[in-house]
Amino acid sequence: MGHLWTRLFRHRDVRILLLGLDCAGKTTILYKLKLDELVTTIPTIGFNVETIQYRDISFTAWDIGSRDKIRPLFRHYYKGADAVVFVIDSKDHERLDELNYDVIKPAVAAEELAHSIFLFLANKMDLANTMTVDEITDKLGLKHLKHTWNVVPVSAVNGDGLYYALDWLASKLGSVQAKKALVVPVSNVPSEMPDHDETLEHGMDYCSRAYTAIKCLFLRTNRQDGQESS
Ligand SMILES: Nc1nc2c(ncn2[C@@H]2O[C@H](COP(=O)(O)OP(=O)(O)OP(=O)(O)O)[C@@H](O)[C@H]2O)c(=O)[nH]1
Ligand SMILES: [Mg+2]
Repeated sequence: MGHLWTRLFRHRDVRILLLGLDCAGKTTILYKLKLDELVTTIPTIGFNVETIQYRDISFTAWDIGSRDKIRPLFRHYYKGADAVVFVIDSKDHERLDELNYDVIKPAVAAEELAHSIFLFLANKMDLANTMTVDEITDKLGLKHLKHTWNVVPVSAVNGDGLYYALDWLASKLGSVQAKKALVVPVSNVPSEMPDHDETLEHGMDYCSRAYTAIKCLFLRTNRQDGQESS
């Protein structure tokens, strides 16, 4: 019982970095998650750091200012990061290469981040003419990544996708509660849920198949019982 209690209710402290180009929405996302409010931001000079308690995980989130001259400083924050959340302005087609070269490639190459989880938030999905998740995945060449990764479409303005993204991240960081939340209510998973997390997909697939098989067996047994008794 003691062991089960610890497994279900222990809290894990993790350190995550929010990286991206300037104006991608990092600070807006940070405070939407922290305060559940849409805050008015100004370009971040230096960094913001906040602790976000979510399920059985305590996220210490570092939102690093991203004007071009300070991007080489990102590497000073890498050490000890359990996950990197790359925030992408999905409407900004022109600066995807800049994002790749200035932000993503240095992180991919960094020894300190070799075992970190990479989550890409395709932000500003509330706007028109945004890139799709597939477009972003292809253009950034994410399928070649050796890290555990995923791309989730979100909107910091209305909050869409943010908690799914947090659940995915938490589950990859060992959250028992987030794993349950992702697997059990299959019918509640948003229709635009990305399909890059094969482990999750397979897990859900096995679960729903097992559930269907048990349901069929149950119905068949009941039907046979009914037929025999009539
Ligand atoms: N429509 C829309 N606007 C957004 C969204 N997220 C952020 N914004 C807007 O984008 C602008 C920049 O957002 P910030 O959060 O300051 O961007 P940042 O990534 O922190 O930028 P730096 O601090 O300069 O690195 C602000 O005007 C936000 O209101 C979103 O999901 N949808
Ligand atoms: Mg900012």
